[in-house]
Amino acid sequence: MMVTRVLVAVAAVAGLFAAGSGAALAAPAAAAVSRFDDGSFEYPTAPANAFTTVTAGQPIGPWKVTSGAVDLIGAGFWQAAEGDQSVDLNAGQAGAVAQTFSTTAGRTYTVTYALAANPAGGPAVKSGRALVDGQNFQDFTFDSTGKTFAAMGYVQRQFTFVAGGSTTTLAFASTVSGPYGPVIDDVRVETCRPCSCAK
Ligand SMILES: [Ca+2]
Repeated sequence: MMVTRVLVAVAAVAGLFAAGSGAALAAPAAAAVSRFDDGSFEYPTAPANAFTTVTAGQPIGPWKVTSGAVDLIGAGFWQAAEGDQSVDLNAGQAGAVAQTFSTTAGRTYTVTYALAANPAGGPAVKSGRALVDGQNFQDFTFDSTGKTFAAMGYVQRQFTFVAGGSTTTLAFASTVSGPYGPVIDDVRVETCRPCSCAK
């Protein structure tokens, strides 16, 4: 069983004086980096049978769109690999999502994710890559030939990385242009000692 590290966030307390009105704004506390979360892209809830386009700089729950734009696919629009929602890494253009989470330096982590692609158009083969702390860890492609919204044909991909520090940023980026991208869902980050994740 993994030992949960207690992350102590040292909040710098700024000695601000309220400026007369009493309507002093609380300075946002430095966000504590937490464990990897919502790899299934279930939060926030996108409109059912539709999707929400999220552009660079905007969050998707614990994730953040770091370039271009992606579509958060709502329940019923197409098949999800897990839960109701998934992410098309292309909105009108190639996009990327990333999440920074707490890790233990030197520990090995296994990343698994479900991969498919938007079958509605564009080149049959959609491509992208998974990155750890900005380094390319896995190029991926998915051939959407014969796939449908009802049968997306998800496959599972996996790779491992050794954490370099107390936080790690995991990203998924499309490398295909246009509005139809690779689709990811059910991202999991697990650690085992020794690393022999039996699932
Ligand atoms: Ca999901």
